[in-house]
Parts: sequence; C-alpha cells; structure tokens
Amino acid sequence: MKKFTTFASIIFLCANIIFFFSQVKKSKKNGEPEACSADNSLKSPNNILSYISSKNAAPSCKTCLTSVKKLIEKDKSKILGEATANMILIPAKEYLIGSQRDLGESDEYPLHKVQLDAFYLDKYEVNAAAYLKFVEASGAGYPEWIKPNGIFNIDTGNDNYYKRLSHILKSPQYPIIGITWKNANDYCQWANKRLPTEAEWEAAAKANTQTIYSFADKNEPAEDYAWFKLNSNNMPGIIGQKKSNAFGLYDMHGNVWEWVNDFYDKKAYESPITVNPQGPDYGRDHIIRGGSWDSDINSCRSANRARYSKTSDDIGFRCALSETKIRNEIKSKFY
Ligand SMILES: [Ca+2]
Ligand SMILES: [Ca+2]
Repeated sequence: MKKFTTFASIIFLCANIIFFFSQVKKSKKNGEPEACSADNSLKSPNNILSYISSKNAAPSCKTCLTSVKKLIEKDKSKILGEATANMILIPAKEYLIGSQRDLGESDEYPLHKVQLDAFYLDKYEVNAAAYLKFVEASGAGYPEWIKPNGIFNIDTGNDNYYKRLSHILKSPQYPIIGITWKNANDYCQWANKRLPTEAEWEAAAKANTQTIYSFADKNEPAEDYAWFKLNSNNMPGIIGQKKSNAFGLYDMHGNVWEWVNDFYDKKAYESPITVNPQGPDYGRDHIIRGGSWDSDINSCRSANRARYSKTSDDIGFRCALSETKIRNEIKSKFY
C-alpha cells in the first residue's frame, strides 16, 4: 500500500503542533487556568487533537481545532484526488446486467439486477509505458514481447508475432498488450487498485443505457466510439481518441479486450448473485470484455462475455478501486 504520509503532511502536522503550543503559551500569559497547558501526556498528535477537542481545553484551543480540521479535510481531498487521478466514480446503485433474450448470446441471459457498491474505474485502458514502470519497479510481469529468453521477445525470440507492432509496444499512447491475467492483476495491486469484477465492468460499459452498445442499438456510429476490425488498420488504436461513453470512460467498446477479475462461468448469469458478484471461486479461463481492434463490432457489445487463458496482442485491461476502501485508507492515515 502506498504511504500517504508525505513531506507536506509532516510540515503540516508540525505547523499545527507549533500553532497549538503557541496557543498554550498565550493562554498561560493571559493568566487563564491550566486547562490549555501541555502536560507530559500530550506527546502524540492523537493526544493533542483529543485534548484540544475536549471540554477542558481553553477557548483559544478551539480556534486551533477548527483550523486543524479544515486543513485535514483539505489534505484528505488532495490525497483522494491523487489516488483516483484519471478514474471515474461509478455510483453505488442497482444496475441491469446481461442481455434481453434474443438480443445477445446464451451466456448473457437473463437480463438481471445487480446491486453494486461505489467504485472508481480507470478512464482509459492501462497504457504500455505505465505498465512498464511496474515491470521496472518489480522486476517481474514482463509482457511476452520483452520476456527474457521468450520466443516472442521482439529482439531475441524466433516468433515474429509482435514484431510488426514494435513501434507502439512501449508507448504511453497505446494499450499494454501481451500480458496474462495474472500480470494485469499484479499491476493493479502494485498500483493499490484491483481488477474490476465482470459486473462492475459491464455496469460501467453500459453507463445506465440498455441499448446493445452504449451509443445505440445499431452498429452506427460505432466508428466514432470504437477501434475495431473495420477501422483499426489491423493494430491497436491510440487510447482515448474515440468518444467516451456517458460515464466518461474511453474504449470500453473495442481497442483491446479487457481482463476482469472473474473466472468464466457460462451459467453465471442464470442464477446470479445479486449483490457485488465476484464470479466463481475456480475456473480455467478468465473473462475478457469489450472486444478489440481485431473484433467484429458484434463482439464489442456491452453485454458480450468472452474468455481466455493466455496472452494476446489484443488483450489489455484497466483497474478499479473500491470507494470505501480508499476512503478508509485515507482516514486511517490521519489522527
Ligand atoms: Ca477496450
Ligand atoms: Ca460471447
């Protein structure tokens, strides 16, 4: 977990302690009772805050408390903003998941209600340069196109599968590809996030719509919203260049398929868990969603479910973050 105790917070804390003791000093000078004096028990920030919050504190200490509280709230918002940069808050709500009969494939039926807690979701697919920072920091999680001694290694391998994409593989403009579900999962944890569940991903993709695509029931104007077989020029597209959905999320249709947390279960929607479903405990394949640059538009439908277990040049991912988790983490960093 990232440590939120920043240099700024330390300065902030020190400033407030100094401010507090200056109030103590003033109180004594004015001949006020011992109430605001700092005895030996007031050594930690918690004790100080608890003291100045107490009935025993002198009035001057109350002023101090108000300032401290305001500063704490400001710092909390700043930390939340940093932790959820480029993410969209998807509100807690009942969402409709799946497809109406005859409008999708058999594993998408029936259309059913699912209650989800609030969560943040990356606005964009994770880009290659961001992913490579994780590889550099952890010394692990190599995409197969740079895996040491791997057959797909673009410099040393014999298989040319990724070579034609060499010019985009490390770019911040293009999605990371050639990674396993585990790589995606490890990246999210490294970033203090997690993979979205299948239900979360679908709710976010639909953005409160019940049309086949989040922009319409028909394939048009798909080219405005998605990189797919027809317009991709046989390679991934630049992230965020097409129109977003109504939640402000980009490339939920097309560009790269996206790993989600759940194992695939063909029957998962038949007798669904209706509150924060997590998918089955075991399975062979994980779910991928949204279609890709190599897909027909039909595969890019909001409710389409697909599965995979290996790596591919058209599978990437994005990360999620539970709203309650991040709020609690931030809260615990403050006294
Ligand atoms: Ca996508
Ligand atoms: Ca399918």
